[in-house]
Amino acid sequence: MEYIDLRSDTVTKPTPEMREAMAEAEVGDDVYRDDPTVNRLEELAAEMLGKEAALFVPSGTMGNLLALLVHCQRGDEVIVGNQSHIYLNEAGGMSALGGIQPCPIQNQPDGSLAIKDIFASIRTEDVHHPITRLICLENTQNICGGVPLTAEYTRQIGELAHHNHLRLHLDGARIFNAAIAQNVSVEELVKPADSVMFCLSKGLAAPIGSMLVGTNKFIARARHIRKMLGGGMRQVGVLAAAGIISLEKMTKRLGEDHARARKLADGLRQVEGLEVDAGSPYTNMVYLNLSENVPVNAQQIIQRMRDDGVLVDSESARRFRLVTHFWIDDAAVEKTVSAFAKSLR
Ligand code: TLP
Repeated sequence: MEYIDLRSDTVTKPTPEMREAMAEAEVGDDVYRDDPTVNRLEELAAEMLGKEAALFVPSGTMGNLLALLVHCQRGDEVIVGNQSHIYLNEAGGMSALGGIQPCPIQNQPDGSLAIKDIFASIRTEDVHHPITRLICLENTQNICGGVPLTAEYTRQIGELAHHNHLRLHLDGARIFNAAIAQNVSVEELVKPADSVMFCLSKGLAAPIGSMLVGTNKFIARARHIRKMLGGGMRQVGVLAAAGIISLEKMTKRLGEDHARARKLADGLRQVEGLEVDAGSPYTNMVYLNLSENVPVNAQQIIQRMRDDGVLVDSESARRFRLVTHFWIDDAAVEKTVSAFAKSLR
């Protein structure tokens, strides 16, 4: 069965154009910096984000980890959102591999970290304290609804960070979604950040890969640590070729995913037994709960939907996240709404 898969935008398979470019990619040994396709991808990523340099990495998790390892020393502290991917979903890498301590503060419903909370979390100079080194933001903020942070907010946090001799890292896994949703350039959105990670393998539909961007010096150090972690790759132009199409073409079409997420949310709001979050969607994610009086739980709904050819994922016992992407068309949206209605009957 050909499933309609709304579990994440990470499920996107490469487009036919990507597969062709991958087959024809010019390659070389990237550890020697000899892969022309990787070099092109890295130059393009740096240029589009308005930073000096970029590094191709296998995953967003590795990109974020590299940023943390470059910015921080062992024993340093990082201010992160308590709902952030870095804090919740990266297997504790910063602590396990970097000896770095997270200082989690509450994410506000709009995905931001309150300035007063950040300010209160910055350690004073004291022999007892860890040294606060870095602030991390996430844009779009996944768990808060795929909600985008504004350029103005990011500017304020950059100012706060730099004023206090801290660095700002942006987990911009879906930064192009954030830019399109707010009709602002990606460059503008990331300007205040010292480093940015963004993913090619989510809404941009590449089969694998993320980019880390920053200054030349930062990226040189990240390249070294990537090697240390076993992430030095060889003829990886076959993958970078897909990433170039992600940047050149797929970044331009994300608005379609946002429109379909809206259509999906509108449809689901008509289904009795479902409560779509107020304001959802902000970008390509629809968050919803089962109404209190529904006698089944999310797992049972997931199984019924699967039997009907639709894959969805739950966030908790009664909460779902549905993510639109390149392979979700209008017919898939309609089918999903009717499969939900059927599963609740
Ligand atoms: N997010 C995945 C899951 O890990 C939850 C998803 O389906 O949304 N930052 C953010 C904001 C992310 O959402 C993700 C992946 C990552 C980083 C990590 O990227 P990968 O999966 O490439 O390591």
